[in-house]
Amino acid sequence: MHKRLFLHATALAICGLAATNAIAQGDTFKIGLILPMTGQQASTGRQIEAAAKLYMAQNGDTVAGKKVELIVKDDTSVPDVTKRLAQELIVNNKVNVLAGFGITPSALATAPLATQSKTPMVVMAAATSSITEASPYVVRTSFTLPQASVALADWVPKNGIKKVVTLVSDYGPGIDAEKYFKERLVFNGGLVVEALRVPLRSPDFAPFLQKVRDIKPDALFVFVPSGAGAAVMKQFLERGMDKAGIKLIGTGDLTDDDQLNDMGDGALGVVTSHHYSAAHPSPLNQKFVDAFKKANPGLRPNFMAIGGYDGMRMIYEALKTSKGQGGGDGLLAAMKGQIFESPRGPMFIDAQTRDVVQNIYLRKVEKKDGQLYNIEFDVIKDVKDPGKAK
Ligand code: VNL
Repeated sequence: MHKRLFLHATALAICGLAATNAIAQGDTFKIGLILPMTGQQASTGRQIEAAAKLYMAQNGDTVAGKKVELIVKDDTSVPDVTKRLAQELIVNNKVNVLAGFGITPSALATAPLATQSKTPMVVMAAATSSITEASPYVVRTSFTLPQASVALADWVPKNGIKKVVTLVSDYGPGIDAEKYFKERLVFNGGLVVEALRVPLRSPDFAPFLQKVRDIKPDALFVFVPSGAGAAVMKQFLERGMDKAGIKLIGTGDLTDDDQLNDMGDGALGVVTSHHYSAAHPSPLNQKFVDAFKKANPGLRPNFMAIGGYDGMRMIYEALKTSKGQGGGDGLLAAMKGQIFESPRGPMFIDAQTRDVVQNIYLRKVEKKDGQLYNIEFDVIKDVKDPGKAK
């Protein structure tokens, strides 16, 4: 009698376990989010993780009957590590989608794995034009440097600036920024008198800025990745370059919302072009910024956060329409062509290029309620990545 009862209980337990496994396998949807959570690009990881978690808190973790699981991995922004983590997430965790990618080399190192495994790869940060061409499974929700740079090169000559020196980080996005800014500026009758490149890792801006001070152009155009802007601003001001009549301009990575408010009043008046400002005056953005700050006290969302937030939205919507059918290809197809209002403004995923089409705003650093913000004063609507035109 006792023995039978025991056997019965064991059989039930085994059945129960098998059933749980079946549910876990079929009804879980896994997102492998690879980000730099430590090291030089840690602010990018912190911003994107916070935004992804906010999106899930606001929209629930059950989509199309599946339980969404977010697996966050720290790649320390070392491309070999990104690649190894992606491999593990694909093979061991059997993720349905890869996401994140703080810097271009990390995205490029991972792209072949996305192709081999037919896993959609949502690039939420990295912004070199060519990344979307590295795999047909890449879809981007951040921006591209050509997109941002061309808009500024149209503004510059109309605003009394003729001679410009460019200063960029010496890798993919910096080289894109330098090239597309210069091409358009020259087309508009302007002049780049010197093009300087600084190393990505532990850059020392001092000798480069000294050189710029000696050349004394009308403006210095800067691209540095998110997190490095404050150091450039500090040294620019310490050298009195603003007082010497050199205007500081750049893509919005320079006046990153993550750091801007701590840069001090010396940053006032700096003009940049970008796709997102925490001060974007739409009700949807106001709601996003308020919710983000409430969930992350002391942190203001920057353009990385918006790439993460919209990336999660794109994944959720793709899962809803594909109902989880058709594997990675089904999911990818449902990402292409998505169009929606983001806190940044309207955005569209071009089905041909898998890249983001969006408004680019011209902004000036101003004080609002005692804090420094990038205040938008002009907009170029629905900008496609100029890097794809050729
Ligand atoms: C990249 C582009 C990285 C823009 C950034 O910050 C950025 C990249 C980390 O493509 O590596 O602001």
